[in-house]
Amino acid sequence: MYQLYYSPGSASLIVHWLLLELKQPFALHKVDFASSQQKSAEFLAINPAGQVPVLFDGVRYICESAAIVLYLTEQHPAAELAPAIDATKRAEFIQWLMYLTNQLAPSFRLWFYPADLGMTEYPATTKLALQHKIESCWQRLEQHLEQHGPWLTGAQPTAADFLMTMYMRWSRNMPNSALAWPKLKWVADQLRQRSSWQQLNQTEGLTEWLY
Ligand SMILES: N[C@@H](CCC(=O)N[C@@H](CS)C(=O)NCC(=O)O)C(=O)O
Repeated sequence: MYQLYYSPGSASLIVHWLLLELKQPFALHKVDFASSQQKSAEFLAINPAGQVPVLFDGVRYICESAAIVLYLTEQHPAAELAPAIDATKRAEFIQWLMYLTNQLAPSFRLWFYPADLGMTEYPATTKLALQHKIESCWQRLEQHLEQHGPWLTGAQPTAADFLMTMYMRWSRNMPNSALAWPKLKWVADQLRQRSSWQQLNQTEGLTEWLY
């Protein structure tokens, strides 16, 4: 049985969501950020980065959300949450997973964790710069969806759309929420109607941005 180390609403949300979509049995282990449990010796032994998500698949601990998403979709191809290995859309799917986790997510990480840059709070110019970078990613994604959508890889939703929706949720209290971009909003609105989304929010105790 899968075991997911998570913190509500954080980067582990995509893994929790996919496990529900894949209808796989799993156990949840809440990592208490308030008491810095992610920096405890016990947790650092499974992920030296001191971050969630971490997925235990019965044999090994897997870290990094993009890697876990790719791994889970490959382990459970029947759920069709990714184009098949030999499908023409496969490369695009991987491209968007990497775009989201390499271009967008690091700016969000800095937005939420000034301590990564050795600061307790950002000067206004730094916040504006990060906001600019995040919004330029929304713009790039919107333009792509306009031309090649409605989903990131075209006609069918994949785990990349689910991942994008998780990041969109993180923008809910920013000056411009990702929902301001209509094609992005369409994707999030579709996926937020799924029963897995309701179940996910309920289990993680999340009450904002349900729909
Ligand atoms: N690159 C990692 C980033 C994971 C990450 O930043 N996780 C955050 C939650 S969103 C975390 O564990 N924060 C706790 C900390 O850094 O102390 C991934 O995509 O899995």
